[in-house]
Amino acid sequence: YIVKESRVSYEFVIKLLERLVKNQHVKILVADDSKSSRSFCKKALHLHLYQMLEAETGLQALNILHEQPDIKMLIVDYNMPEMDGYELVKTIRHKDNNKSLCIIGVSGMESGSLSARFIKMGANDFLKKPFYQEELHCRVMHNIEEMELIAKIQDTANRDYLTGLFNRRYFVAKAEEYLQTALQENRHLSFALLDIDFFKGINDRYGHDVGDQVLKKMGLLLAEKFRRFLVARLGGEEFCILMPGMDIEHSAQLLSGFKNYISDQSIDIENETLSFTISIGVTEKLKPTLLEMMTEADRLLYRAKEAGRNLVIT
Ligand code: GH3
Ligand code: MG
Ligand code: MG
Ligand code: MG
Repeated sequence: YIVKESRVSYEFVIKLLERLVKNQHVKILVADDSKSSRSFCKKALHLHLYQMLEAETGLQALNILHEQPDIKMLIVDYNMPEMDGYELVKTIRHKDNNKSLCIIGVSGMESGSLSARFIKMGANDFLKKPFYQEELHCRVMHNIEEMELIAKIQDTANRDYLTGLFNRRYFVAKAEEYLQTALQENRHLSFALLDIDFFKGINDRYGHDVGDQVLKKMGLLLAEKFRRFLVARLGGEEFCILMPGMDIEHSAQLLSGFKNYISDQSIDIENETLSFTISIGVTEKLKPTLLEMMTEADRLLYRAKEAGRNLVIT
């Protein structure tokens, strides 16, 4: 109907519909003491299927944000009782250190410096009342799309392209945080290094593409079996798992099961099936830095290789 009546392309309509489907999952909080302002926003946002929540004061908005951390955007009026919009933005950005919430300031006040103050305090955008519904929608959509793009870029930067697991850079940063917490709270933490045995031989015999297939399979199984933990591909055919809260008995048992599970797998290639094994070094000795824990696990992995491979060494 739209294509016929408005003479737009199917691609345009499909993009529009995809956006609407996504919008249904986007929660937007409108904090404004004026009921008519809130209903004006509501009309514009509901037209595009966004989920809208309302707050009449800054404090109320803050409570709702704490209760519902999945709220993506805040549209905030300047003049409000209890806590004004400016104070609210300040609290969100500086006290709560919430950088992921998208904030659009609005105000009907004449002061030209208000938009600058809002943005300096950490708002992403500003709208001067009165505005058209379509103007609000454009700002909302633009900011949501920008936020989604940043999240996508961030996620891509954190992952290994071949397996989709986290990469070394992300793993090291995240694992260091977990290690420091474990040290402070004197909690268990196991760290395992896993390496495919004779992987060079697989590449040499079957080709690099099959080697890649093996790496993908390994990534898939690791992600599936160690979903609760931090799993990464460190590089080449070397993977690792950080297991907060796990002592060495439990982690070694889990890893031993996984090692056997891997050796039971077979990958179909043309007229044959390929199987492979892995060696694992695992430690729970808390060292002051992650690098030292990695070195320790590497030493154990080396021993597993020396002792004949397809082994877990603690
Ligand atoms: P070991 O049992 O002692 O671990 O021997 P290995 O052959 O598994 O280990 P080695 O370090 O000698 O060889 C690892 C090989 O992994 C060499 C390298 O070409 C290959 N490799 C590294 N990254 C990739 C990749 O992304 N894809 C493929 N197909 N091969 C890779
Ligand atoms: Mg107001
Ligand atoms: Mg290897
Ligand atoms: Mg290796």
